[in-house]
Amino acid sequence: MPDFGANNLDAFWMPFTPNRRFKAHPRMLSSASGMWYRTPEGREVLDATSGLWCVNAGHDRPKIREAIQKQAAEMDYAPCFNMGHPLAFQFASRLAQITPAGLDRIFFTNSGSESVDTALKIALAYHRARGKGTKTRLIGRERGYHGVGFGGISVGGIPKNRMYFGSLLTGVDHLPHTHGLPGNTFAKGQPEHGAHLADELEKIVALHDASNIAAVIVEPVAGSTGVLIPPQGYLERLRAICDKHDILLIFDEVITGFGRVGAPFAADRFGVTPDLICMAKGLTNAAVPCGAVAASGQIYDAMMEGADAPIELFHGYTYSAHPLACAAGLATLETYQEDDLFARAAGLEGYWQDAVHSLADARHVIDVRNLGLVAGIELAPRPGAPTARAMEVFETCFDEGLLIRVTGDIIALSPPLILEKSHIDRMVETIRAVLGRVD
Ligand code: PXG
Repeated sequence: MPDFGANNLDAFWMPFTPNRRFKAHPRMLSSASGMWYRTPEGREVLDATSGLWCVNAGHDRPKIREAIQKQAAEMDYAPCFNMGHPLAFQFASRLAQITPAGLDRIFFTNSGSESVDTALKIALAYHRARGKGTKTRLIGRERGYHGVGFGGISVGGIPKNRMYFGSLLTGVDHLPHTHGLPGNTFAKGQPEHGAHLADELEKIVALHDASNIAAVIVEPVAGSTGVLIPPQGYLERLRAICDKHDILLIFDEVITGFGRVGAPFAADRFGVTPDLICMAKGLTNAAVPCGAVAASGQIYDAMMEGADAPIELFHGYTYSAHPLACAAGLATLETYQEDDLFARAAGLEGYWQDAVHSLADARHVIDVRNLGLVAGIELAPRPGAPTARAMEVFETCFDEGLLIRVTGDIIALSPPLILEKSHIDRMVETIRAVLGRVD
């Protein structure tokens, strides 16, 4: 057992982690392959969360690894401000082939948070370039997670992610979340009730006037706050209201992109095309940090034609289209295609749905929901100690060789798309057994 003494753990201020609790009882991962992590002690842990919703093609894919190695040896870095390198253009073109039709202009970032801030800024700049500079208000949604930049937490709807950080962006409104309507518990796929909640957008428009509203941003399926599947008809209605009022619709597909919901993007799955899509995570199979925003040709053209300066968009990152990210991303898209992983996810959806819903009668379970290869299993909170039960389930599952993700009192599952039915069985059996043991 390597030495994880206190001094070794002090310096790393861990993200979104109870640092003191973790450092008292560390859990380490040291290698990964396919569906499995391995701990420093040599224990195998089945990955039911694709790392953090991101390793969609499974761990250590040779093609991706080799592409990164080759690129590191060839050119470590090249700027993309006033310069270019061929891989950046190749990666953008390749990505534009799988994004929904019309969304074929790609802006590269390094993370989901940066993709969100980029999309919000493009929305504002777009309206201004068309002479509609009063359209500045941004609309998010309760229980939305859009990363941790100031833009993302402003439109996001998680109180703890907002309350410590001052006044945030001004001019932001929130739609109600769509979760918890009577009749929707234990829904398989899209729940039946709740399309009317999109009409709340009309109320916001009535209050502020459409001439002041730039964009609406939603996760088509909310991931971080516990796998909230959009009610039937809801996204369609949001799209229609946005069209009516010349408001841009942004889908944050950082989680739902790249096969997670049984189609390349949630936009494809639901048949609703937004104006901008935020991506990250599965874009490079998480092997190198990378994010992107896909914008419609209409937005791009308006920006080119309406620009009042030679630089049409005053925005970008040192590492936009980093060569290693482009190499990893191209190899990732090829891997998805060669293994037909998006279709594979769609093909496994029925088995996955039956398996996770078999937990409906497991101890503590009050709701199960699913779409594509995602599932949320909601537990009754322990009286007086919300989240404690789920945290203990998480820790016990890890001890039992299963990596899950918990958020609040909800178990969120999002396995690599390469998984076999036997892995699904094992996930469900372990969770059932652990729920039986944890009070
Ligand atoms: N948008 C969405 C929809 C996300 O899920 C981000 C933006 C931000 O991405 P970056 O790359 O900046 O982290 C995310 C990230 C969880 C969990 O436990 C989810 C995320 C990140 C960490 C944990 O559910 N999603």
